[in-house]
Amino acid sequence: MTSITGSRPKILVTRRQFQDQVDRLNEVSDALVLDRPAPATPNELQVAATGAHGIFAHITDTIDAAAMDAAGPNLKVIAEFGVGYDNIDVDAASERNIVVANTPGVLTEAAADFGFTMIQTAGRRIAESDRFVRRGDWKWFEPLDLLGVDIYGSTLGIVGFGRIGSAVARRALGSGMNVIYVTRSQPEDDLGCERVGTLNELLERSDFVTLHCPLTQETNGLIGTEELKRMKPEASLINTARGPIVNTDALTAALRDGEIAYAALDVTDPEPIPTDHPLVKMENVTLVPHIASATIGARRKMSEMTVDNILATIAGKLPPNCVNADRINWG
Ligand code: 8YV
Repeated sequence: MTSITGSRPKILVTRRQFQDQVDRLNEVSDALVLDRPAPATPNELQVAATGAHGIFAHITDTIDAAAMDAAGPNLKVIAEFGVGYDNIDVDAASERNIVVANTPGVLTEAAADFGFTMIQTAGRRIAESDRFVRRGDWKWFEPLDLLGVDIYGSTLGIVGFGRIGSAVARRALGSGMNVIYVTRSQPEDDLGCERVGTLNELLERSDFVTLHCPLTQETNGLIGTEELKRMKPEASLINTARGPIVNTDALTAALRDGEIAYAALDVTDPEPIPTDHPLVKMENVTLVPHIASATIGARRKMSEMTVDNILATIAGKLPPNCVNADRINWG
């Protein structure tokens, strides 16, 4: 990977971003910001990417081989605004010697705060109670209405004990939960939580199951009909990871049939979930629009890190957070 010489590189920023970070790009390149109300369609993205040296990408962009080829041979870096990069075909990028980078670390605590908030939201039926008041259904105090389940003393099952999963565990331990987990590789420090042998064991023992694994071929559809049947009828499922990790039809049926009690979903499949979808009509579901990292602090740092990744690559250096460094010819 050599630095770009000659005319100023073109950087496509696929959504409106923090202006100070766009200004940093514009010091050494020409940033084309797609400042539109909606994300670009695949066709619009390909047209906008033509001739780009870098793409500042978002979860709403499908960066596949066609998008890379539309950008053409200039393209050196695809920098994702986020830690998950399942919207980018990393194999296709590596084959074309294109760096793929992401923003790990800076959103961990924000995402974990939110994951834990969703556990409490599910357990204490907060969204449902809010709707109850707004509808005018709250007439007087009722000793037996809107009863939730205790957070303190209950068992939390964490699927994926990476940065965010373990940060959720910290919060859960502080709130008196028992924490069990499954994960791919041995964590450096599992905070004394219990690693269980199988996903099925975790599902059977947990009062709350929260997902913190990346979306990959292995995790696509990880939670389906069989898995939901393993869960306790009073248990909740929390998904702040990626929608397709859960089979939406299976989840809808499990919630309808009382196989599980509650779902709190920051991500869905499809995303957004259509407003006429049965999940939207269910009281035992909380739906929010992919906001786990949506704090000013986290989003600013994500933007800055994305720009750091782009600027390093176009200067011919290894970017701080490259996910395919071992597959790039740096010569
Ligand atoms: C991002 C996320 O905000 O980092 C991730 O993987 O899911 C979110 O925190 C989202 O990807 C926007 O690009």
